[in-house]
Amino acid sequence: MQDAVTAVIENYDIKGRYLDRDAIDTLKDYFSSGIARVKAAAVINGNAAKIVKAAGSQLFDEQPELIRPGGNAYTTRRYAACLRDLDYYLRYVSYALVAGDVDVLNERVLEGLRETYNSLGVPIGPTVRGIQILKAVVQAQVSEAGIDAADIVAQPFDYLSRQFSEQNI
Ligand SMILES: CCC1=C(C)/C(=C/C2=NC(=C\c3[nH]c(/C=C4\NC(=O)[C@H](C)[C@H]4CC)c(C)c3CCC(=O)O)/C(CCC(=O)O)=C2C)NC1=O
Repeated sequence: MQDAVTAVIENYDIKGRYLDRDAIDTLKDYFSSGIARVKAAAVINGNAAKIVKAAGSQLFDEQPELIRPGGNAYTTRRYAACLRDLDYYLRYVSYALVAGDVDVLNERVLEGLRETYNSLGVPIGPTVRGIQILKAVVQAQVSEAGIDAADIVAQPFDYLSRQFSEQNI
């Protein structure tokens, strides 16, 4: 698993080179956004259950067919599985935020998920919508807490969404 620092070091070590201007700029960006990253993660950690609940409610308000007979999140068990998946996305996003790198999402979340969702008929469009709603809820809370990190917060959520969309799961 990589973070912003190990990613740079690994890249330069492979080439046997000292860190150059580009590397220093990347590292500076990471460290200067560090406090905001940790604070945003703390907002997530302190409100995770509320965030997931709010995002789930909004998703099912927008797309009630998901929880009607024939919908993938219909039945208590699948409803709970859906909220649990949102909780997974939120927790791993909080790790990626602190790491300043999406590698943890590739390694722990996205790997093999395509096959699983395919075989269970979990629909991708609504999943991506759920991730985008999670993003908006977190951004609102982070901003309410007086932390200027909307773009930083967006990155891992948008990465997950893009991977889902591009993989065409
Ligand atoms: C940490 C990494 C990780 C992820 C991401 C993960 C996802 C994951 N979601 C699953 C199921 C599921 N995922 C959903 C999710 C949804 N259905 C919808 O209609 C909505 C769009 C959406 C919620 C937003 C549902 C309903 C199931 C159960 C499907 C079934 O069993 O038929 C399953 C199948 C096994 C199980 O039910 O536990 C996995 C592995 N597991 C992991 O370990």
